[in-house]
Amino acid sequence: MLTFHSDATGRRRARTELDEGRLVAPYECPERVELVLDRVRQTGLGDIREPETFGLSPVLAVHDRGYVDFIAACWDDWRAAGHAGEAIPSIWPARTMRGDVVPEHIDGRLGYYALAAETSICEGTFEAAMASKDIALSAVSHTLAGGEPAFGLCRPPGHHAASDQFGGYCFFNNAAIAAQHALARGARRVAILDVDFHHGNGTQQIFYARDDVLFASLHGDPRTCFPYFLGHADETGRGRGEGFNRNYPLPPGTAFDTWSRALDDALARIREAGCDLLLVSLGVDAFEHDPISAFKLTSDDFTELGRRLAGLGLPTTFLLEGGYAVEEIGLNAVNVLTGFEA
Ligand code: SP5
Ligand code: ZN
Repeated sequence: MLTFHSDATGRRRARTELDEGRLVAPYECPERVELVLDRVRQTGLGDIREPETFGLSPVLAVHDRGYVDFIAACWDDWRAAGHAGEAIPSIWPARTMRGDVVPEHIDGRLGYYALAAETSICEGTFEAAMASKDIALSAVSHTLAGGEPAFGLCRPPGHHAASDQFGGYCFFNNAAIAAQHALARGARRVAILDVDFHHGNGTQQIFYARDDVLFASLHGDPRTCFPYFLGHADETGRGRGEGFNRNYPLPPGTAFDTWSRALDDALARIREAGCDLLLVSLGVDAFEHDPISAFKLTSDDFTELGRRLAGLGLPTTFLLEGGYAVEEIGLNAVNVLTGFEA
């Protein structure tokens, strides 16, 4: 299987993440990509290619123009305001205020376009996000062209990014951008299966009222897990999208026996919906030793996940999302891919 990778993902090297009331070194760090790449080489998974550049139009097909302009300018605007640290929001259009006027001051704009405060914006963030979506677009293009599976070594991840909000380490929604691109290139219905520990709130929001993208997500129950405000089982889609959103919230401590029953149900729904392309939002933070997550999947379970995905028999593109046990991130991510190919 081909892997798509760019050194430009390393342009984002944030120094700060707001975690438990402290600023810590971010969990979502450039080493993640380097370690997965090492494992791809070690296992001889296949060639590693640079992405092509697709520009902004596929981004604007799923994200709001004002939001994209904000991400592009945020760091410069923040610095121009004379702020010392990395850009972190501190005020939001919360329930009791107005959310229909975009502020001019960077502090207000930052809150308007943010859904969480753990994710700092720093120099190189926009450039890395651009590289990450180009990796996703190149990988899905490869799958569309010849039916072959592909792996997009995306970073920053994408699934928390909504049409006009960043957070959860995500800026552009790589899977949503790739799905929309596939539809523009003739795919009829795309399945996005999200196996990251966290609910893919951004992907769900983008496609919630549509039946041309089926979104299914297995994740920590939002009653106790980030992102807290989306991902419940009763969110099944709206309008013509009714039935095309499936959430599997699972309790902390969930291991592969329970997790894989939800997986099999999601796979059955994908089969039933007649999808012609599978995008896997491949977070490996469901791993038992992940530092910020609460599921109990083992490294071998990731191999079995790959095998079950192959059982669908669909053209498949894998896009990296989360996974913060950096020592094992290469093993776990590549186990899914080798399991798929076995
Ligand atoms: C793509 C992805 O996996 N994003 C995850 C973002 C989660 N951010 C907030 C996590 C807060 C968890 N706090 C853990 C405490 C460990 N000190
Ligand atoms: Zn995650």
